[in-house]
Amino acid sequence: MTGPQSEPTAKQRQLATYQVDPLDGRHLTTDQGIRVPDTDNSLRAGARGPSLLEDFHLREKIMRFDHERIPERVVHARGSGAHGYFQVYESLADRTAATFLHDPSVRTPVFVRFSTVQGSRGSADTPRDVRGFATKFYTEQGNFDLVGNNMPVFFIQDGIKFPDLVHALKPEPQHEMPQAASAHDTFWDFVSLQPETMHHVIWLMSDRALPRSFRTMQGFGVHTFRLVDAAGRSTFVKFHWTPVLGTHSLVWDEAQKIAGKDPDFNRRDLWEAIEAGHFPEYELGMQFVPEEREYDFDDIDLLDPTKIIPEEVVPVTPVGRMVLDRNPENFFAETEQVAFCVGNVVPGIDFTNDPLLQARLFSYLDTQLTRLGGPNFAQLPINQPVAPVANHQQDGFHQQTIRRGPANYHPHSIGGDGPLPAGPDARPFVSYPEVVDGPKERRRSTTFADHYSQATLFWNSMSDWERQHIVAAYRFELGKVTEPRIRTRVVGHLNRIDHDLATMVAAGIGVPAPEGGVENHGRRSAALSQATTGQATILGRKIAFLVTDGVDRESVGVLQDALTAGGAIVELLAPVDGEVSTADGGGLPVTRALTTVASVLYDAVVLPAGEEAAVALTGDGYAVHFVAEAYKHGKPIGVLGDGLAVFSQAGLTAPVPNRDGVGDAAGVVVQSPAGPAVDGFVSAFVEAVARHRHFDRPLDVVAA
Ligand code: HDE
Repeated sequence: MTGPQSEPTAKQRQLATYQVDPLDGRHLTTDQGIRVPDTDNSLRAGARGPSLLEDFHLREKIMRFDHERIPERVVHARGSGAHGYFQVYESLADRTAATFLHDPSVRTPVFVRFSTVQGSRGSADTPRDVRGFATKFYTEQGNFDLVGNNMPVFFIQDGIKFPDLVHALKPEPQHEMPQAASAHDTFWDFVSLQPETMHHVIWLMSDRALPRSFRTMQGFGVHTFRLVDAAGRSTFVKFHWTPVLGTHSLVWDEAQKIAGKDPDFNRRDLWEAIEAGHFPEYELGMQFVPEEREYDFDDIDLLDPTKIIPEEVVPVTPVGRMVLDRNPENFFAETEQVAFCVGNVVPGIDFTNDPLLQARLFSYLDTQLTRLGGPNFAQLPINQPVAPVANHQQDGFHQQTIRRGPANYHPHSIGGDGPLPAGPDARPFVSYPEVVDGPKERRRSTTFADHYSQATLFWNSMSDWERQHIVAAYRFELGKVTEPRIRTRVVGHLNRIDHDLATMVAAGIGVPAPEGGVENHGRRSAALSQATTGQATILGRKIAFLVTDGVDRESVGVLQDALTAGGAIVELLAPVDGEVSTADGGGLPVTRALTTVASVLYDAVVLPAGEEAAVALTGDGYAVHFVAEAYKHGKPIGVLGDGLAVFSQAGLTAPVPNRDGVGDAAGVVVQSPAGPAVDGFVSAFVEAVARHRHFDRPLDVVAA
């Protein structure tokens, strides 16, 4: 596991032993190893005669094909995976006995699977939804699975409600609609009757539910876990993943359009970034709460998964980083067959009595029996630990190993004496000896009773534009709800979060404005707003240059070089594919035809100089729409020289240039002189791209 990145990790070596390369020049065979001379024609009685049942190659080939599908995951069916490694910054031995958190030189292999929750395996990447962020750490002490989401809280407080929640969220049973959407009656009916959902629901209505990419998405363990050190001392912990590229989102209009233009938008981004060597990176942070401080938080029960501990109350300590540097070799074998189990913990990490977490400990093991067809799923290469496995488990469907000898029980005295229970020196997993005592009862703790104050905290922490997006999201979702009483019930709950929020939502969905409302506590947490979670980087941003014949080569080249040097991906889009001729008589290769893409697939747009090109693009509906739509979605737009004509054709007003000829307002950066981009333009545009979106511009001017 240790060693420089270029050396294969134990996990890589392990996976490599299972790889079959079908293209290595070997003869085609049946599964029984019999060489096959023809796989294009079935065996027939005469060229035009009936097929013969004895054709074992035909029968086997079709039998195998008929059974290629396995059940998709009950939830989180659509996912994308990547390999990588995790490295701790400094030893956490004073907090945990988990050795992968001790040695900063150790690179622990990981496999991460990102997912949406509601949709089927073939659904689009960009619905309004929670995203899964599940990490399998292949540590030398066994596998640790951190099966988290991109939002730090969950809808329900007790796992027994999960089937109800998911039934309500999933497509409705009578007609299996809608796919990959929470905007329907049953979901809102359920949440309106289950107020503990209100905190998570407001996160779902925020831009967090529309991540720009898996590379720009936070992750959270959600529950409170325990760390336990070698001396048995316990610390409560909450896990946070923070993307190095900052946390960025799409806007709803864009997300819906992307679902049609490129349903694989997030998956493609992850794959292409890794192929290009732009390895996604996340920092692992932990919030530590010493055992004795468990009851120090007046309004937060650490066992309640609908609550966060605000970072202002307990800061997040950065402890290590994860880099995803390798795409899977085979989607099915790795991303589809990976089995995350919340119960997979290593010595030094333990559970708490969070009733949601406790139910998950059963579910993830159980679901694999159906999904992966039996109890031996841990033998699948992607699930195998790198730590040695030795026990008396045996048989079952798909057993891969051949156990030797008669002793399949413990204790035994035949053929050696192993495997033996591990003594203290072998540092086995020992459950934290928490003292528990209480009557058996079905009762929720009164400390779980507050369902609104943290939803209010979230709302209070949002910037103006985030609030606008949240109100629009509630209006959209509830606007799809056909039962007026469900809409009214939800507005009633919103009125307990914030009166203004409820009033604004009500005004958009034909529900009477609510009266009264609780007094807003006024607390905020800056860490919750995406207005503060950006990073000043253009790394990985996809920038479209709209070009055509007559474009000014230097106007493209200087800016393209500067952006590429900063790690952005520049694509030249033209009305048709091939090459465009530049004003100086040369040529530039086109990356893609405008008609095959759309502004929603890019982070920013540049309109380069070149009179002839500008005239042509002004008359091109695709180009003009591209600019207008990018503007509407708050994207940075760079305009050089004559490119201004295209910008104006979209009905937009450019900022007034300064003495150097550069104007810059709300993410629109213009340079009036033609020719190459000047330093002032480049730096202003780079800054605009780094900010990602600019919602401080008037957005009612375009109808894209
Ligand atoms: Fe899951 N969840 N879940 N969940 N979950 C599954 O496990 C379940 C919950 C999460 O990429 C299933 O292997 C119950 C919280 C992720 O393979 C299933 C409860 C959080 C993934 C299951 C919860 C999650 C799953 C479906 C309430 C965030 C995808 C297939 C007690 C902390 C993992 C499977 C992957 C997947 C059950 C609640 C995250 C059915 C019963 C809370 C990221 O076992």
